[in-house]
Amino acid sequence: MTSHHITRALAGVCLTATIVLSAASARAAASDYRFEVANVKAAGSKSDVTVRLLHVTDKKPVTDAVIFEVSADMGPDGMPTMKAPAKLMPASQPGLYVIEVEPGMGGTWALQLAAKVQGETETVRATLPVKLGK
Ligand SMILES: [Cu+2]
Repeated sequence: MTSHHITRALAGVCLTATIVLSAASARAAASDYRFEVANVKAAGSKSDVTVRLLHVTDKKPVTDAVIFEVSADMGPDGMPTMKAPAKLMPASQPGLYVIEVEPGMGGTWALQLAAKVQGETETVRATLPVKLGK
């Protein structure tokens, strides 16, 4: 075997490895999951935003996600530096996640979420526009 042949053989191995890795990440990726706003309920100066997390391909609700980061800002109304207190509340039923937001003014807010899903290495992130306040 000449060195030229060895190089070609190695190139072939690398190409195979790349394809296998791509296939693995296509099987499980953060983009396989989607957060959706299910309900917004205002109570005084606060709003409870209920979101659901779906597995995109089969539309199944994900019941074991752990939301570890929540925040809200007024980016959609051109005020990205305006923040509102936001915190995760106990869920009412499996597959639904409730975030309590206290918006300082009425308008369209961006609810930012970061979550871990069982068996998924990537963090699932979402930016959901929601109308809050008066
Ligand atoms: Cu504002």
